[in-house]
Amino acid sequence: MRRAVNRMPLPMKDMSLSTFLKGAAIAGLMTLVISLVMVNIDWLGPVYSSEKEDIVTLLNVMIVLSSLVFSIVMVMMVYAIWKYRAKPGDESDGEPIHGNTRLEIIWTAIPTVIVIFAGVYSTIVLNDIEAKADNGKIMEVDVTAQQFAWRFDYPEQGVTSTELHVPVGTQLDLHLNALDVIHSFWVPEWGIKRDLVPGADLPGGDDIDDTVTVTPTEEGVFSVVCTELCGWGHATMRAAAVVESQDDFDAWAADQTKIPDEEDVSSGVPGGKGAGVFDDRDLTDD
Ligand SMILES: [Cu+2]
Repeated sequence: MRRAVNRMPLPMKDMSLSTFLKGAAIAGLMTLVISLVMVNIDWLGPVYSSEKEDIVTLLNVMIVLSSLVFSIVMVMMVYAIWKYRAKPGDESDGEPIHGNTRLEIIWTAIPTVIVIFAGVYSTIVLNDIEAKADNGKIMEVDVTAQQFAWRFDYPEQGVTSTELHVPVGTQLDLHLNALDVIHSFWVPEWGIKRDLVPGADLPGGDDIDDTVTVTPTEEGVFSVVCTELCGWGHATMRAAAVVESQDDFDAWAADQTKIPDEEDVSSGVPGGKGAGVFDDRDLTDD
């Protein structure tokens, strides 16, 4: 005989109000405990840029949200395992069950709302940390990566260096470019990461977002770390990031090598200087 196929019952169908409230209380308590533990772990290290403050807040909100989802799922699962366990000696098959449209709509709608919230909030934080400084104090630095070294050019000061020196409290507009393969710019204490892509500053390469914004808030010596596996020397690809007072920065900049004229430098690729000469030929001149 063919057995009737039943609809999947709503989980709360045969649950009393007091059981529901107990479950909700346990889930709430679990959320609180897990959140307190997880938020207090120092996941991202020292917060030495104004951008990183927003990033840490975003992470904490996501931790609390994840703890809530995790707790609700665990409470419901443990309750279901306990409540609907097989009685001793019960060898019968489980009830054949089809779907339940109402339930499916609910379990699709709630995650959709959560994911949309996370997406909108992340977008707001990203726009915030990439917004231009209110005081208009923005310093440009051209960051060039190649296997396995960093170069920092300061167009306003007209100097170049293998160390990244910056004045504290000034928003930096870092223009990122790579000469060979993809590298990634990361100062852990500042919290931001961005890839350096070969060709980003070539004509037609404008579609690659090659700038990153950061405002260091703490003086000290940190490390610029390449955080994209770029070859055998990747692990050694580091440079000093020195955050200092404006006066110390000015004194340092005055001491650095001037950026050489364009025609005197190779483009960083073998034969680059020759290629430059070739490209510069004026073909109309006979
Ligand atoms: Cu690298």
